[in-house]
Amino acid sequence: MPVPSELLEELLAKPVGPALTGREAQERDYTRKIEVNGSTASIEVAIPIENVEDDTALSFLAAEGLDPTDWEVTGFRRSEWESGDELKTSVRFTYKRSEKPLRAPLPLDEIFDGLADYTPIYDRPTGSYGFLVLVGDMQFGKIDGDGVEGTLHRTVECLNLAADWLDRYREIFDIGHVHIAWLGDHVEGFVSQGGANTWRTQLTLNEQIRLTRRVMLHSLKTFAPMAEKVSLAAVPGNHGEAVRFGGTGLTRYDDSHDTEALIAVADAAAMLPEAFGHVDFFVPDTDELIVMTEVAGTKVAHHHGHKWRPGKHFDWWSGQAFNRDSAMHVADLLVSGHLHHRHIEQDGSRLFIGTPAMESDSTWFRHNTGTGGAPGLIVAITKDGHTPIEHMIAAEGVGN
Ligand SMILES: [Mn+2]
Repeated sequence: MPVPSELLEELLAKPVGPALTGREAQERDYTRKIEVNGSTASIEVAIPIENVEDDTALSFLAAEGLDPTDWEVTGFRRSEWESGDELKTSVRFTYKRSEKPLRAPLPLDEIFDGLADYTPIYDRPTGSYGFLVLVGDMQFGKIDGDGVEGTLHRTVECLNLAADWLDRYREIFDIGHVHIAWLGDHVEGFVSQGGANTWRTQLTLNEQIRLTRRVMLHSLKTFAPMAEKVSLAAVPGNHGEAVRFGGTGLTRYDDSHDTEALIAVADAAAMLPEAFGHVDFFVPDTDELIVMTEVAGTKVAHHHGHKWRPGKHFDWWSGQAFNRDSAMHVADLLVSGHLHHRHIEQDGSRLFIGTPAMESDSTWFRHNTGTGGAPGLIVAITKDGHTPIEHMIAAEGVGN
């Protein structure tokens, strides 16, 4: 990215309003004066010079609700004046916004290094209960919220935390089947909204798919040793659609990067039957969107969730179940993603679990509704059609 010339900077300048601060930052020290003007800022503060240390300049930015990593310190000035008999001092720091273009290439090698193995030691326990790990909407590639790196670290950490929860639940339930559901929109892709998301998508399509595949691989390596029976399912999300013609036309409903990533993992696992021979992989049949599989006697239907209006999951389900060719009439549990928030609802013996997204925030949704993200995944305990326990796992120390 070339350094902008002065002319360019001048012609790109815009009248930015005062810095927006959250409630906490408004409780400011009124002996401070801050000015933010586009790509420059200054803070003047009445403190003794001996209190100025290396990180003082940036710590004042943080106190004002700005992200210090977005700024560089460019200047420092000290003033002294007499007030009565007292000599007072104040310091003034100036800053400029770091040149960190949104679309700069990401350090992918470092990101992949972060996918360290996490293998709890277990002799593939047996048991009658199933443990579900429900993951939706990473939308790798999107710049929203804490971006690709935040979403990636959150996803890996949540999977690791899910393995820890399995460890805890095993003290109460004999768990013999671990099932990981990949509920779609794992890549941001370039087909959504007719490609209108392209500028805000930071990774190439293959990079998005590679991250998805490797995160799925991480889940396989993590959970494969943890039960005598392990399964992974993936369903196509709208963002994962491989091709759209004229903005809407599909090839087939099963033509999806979300599911192809899991097929690649299945192919790799087949090469190591001693490690992964007990693991099953499921994607929808040709031109289908649903995976139906049984976990510890519970019939679990997977669907990304883009074929019903928000809140209308039971209407959609009952419509599908009316078709005698559909397996939906035997399903006990429907799991889906797409709506980016946790939504759990029971209707008679049927249970619906909508998972949160793994991305931290949908900027579009926040601007439209005011609601920010509450990312995470859901784990559940199931047996014989009943799912008595389900809860969300959010990453600790990674964004939200
Ligand atoms: Mn979706």
